Amino acid sequence: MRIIRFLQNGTTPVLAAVTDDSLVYPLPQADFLELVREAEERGQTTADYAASLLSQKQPLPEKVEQLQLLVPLEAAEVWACGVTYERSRDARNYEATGGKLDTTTFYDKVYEAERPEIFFKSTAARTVGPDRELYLRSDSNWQIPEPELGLVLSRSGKIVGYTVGNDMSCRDIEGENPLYLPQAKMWRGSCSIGPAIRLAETVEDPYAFEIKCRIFRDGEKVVEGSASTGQLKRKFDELVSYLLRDNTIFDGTVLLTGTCIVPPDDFTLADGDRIEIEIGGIGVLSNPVKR
Ligand code: DO4
Ligand code: MG
Repeated sequence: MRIIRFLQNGTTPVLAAVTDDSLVYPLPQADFLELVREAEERGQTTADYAASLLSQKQPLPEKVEQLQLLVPLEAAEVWACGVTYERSRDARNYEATGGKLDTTTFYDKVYEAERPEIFFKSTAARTVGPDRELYLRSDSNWQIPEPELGLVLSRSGKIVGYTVGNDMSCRDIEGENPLYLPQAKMWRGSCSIGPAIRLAETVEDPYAFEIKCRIFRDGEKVVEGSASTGQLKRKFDELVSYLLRDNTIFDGTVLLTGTCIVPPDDFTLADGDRIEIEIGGIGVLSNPVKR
């Protein structure tokens, strides 16, 4: 089961459950976190509780694609992990060494180290939902999307759901100096999540998610890539445990788990591009790009 939010009649945000047969059922809760909390109070899984709410209801006549989707969760904080896939390590080495492929850097060290790279990525105000514009930085000439699986966490670190995330990045700023990481990663409209939250208890194997990325320019597909969470170097629980060390997180914190898809090195995003990130069983997160 998946949870979405959409705008009804152009004005009212509505939470809804999407069943495995793609039927959309409006829910009475104001947001995803309320649904999770009410389920917990009843000692039920979120999926079982949501299913019980649907039993006497009629689905909407519309399909998910026909709805005006909103960000599924106003995550107070989005954190992100880096260099969790071999492909990301190689791309970081490339940009940090001016294109040398056989040089060892601190990115090799963090890939092998016990402690993962975790950084602060975004806040609710900087994060956009499906079909909303992502912005390009005006001081970068090498910008890419980073398609990533997002873990939706409770404040205790329990994984309550999975979503699709885009960790927009500036390869030139990051490559110039690792201390510039926050500027390479965080600006207005540099993160998107959505279109749905797949409830954790309905996922058999979170290391079997297929991730695809497509970038369109003037209606033509100019970049395409795919990967699987099976290629991840680390375990999700390991990443969450480092995020929680001596830290306070909030219900609904999203942890992006790193990218395994990197566009060709001569590619940079441009005004008017459209990015599609698809994760099987969750949905397609589509965003236009604006300079
Ligand atoms: O080290 C920089 C960040 C890498 C990253 O965001 C990723 O691997 O996804
Ligand atoms: Mg990333």
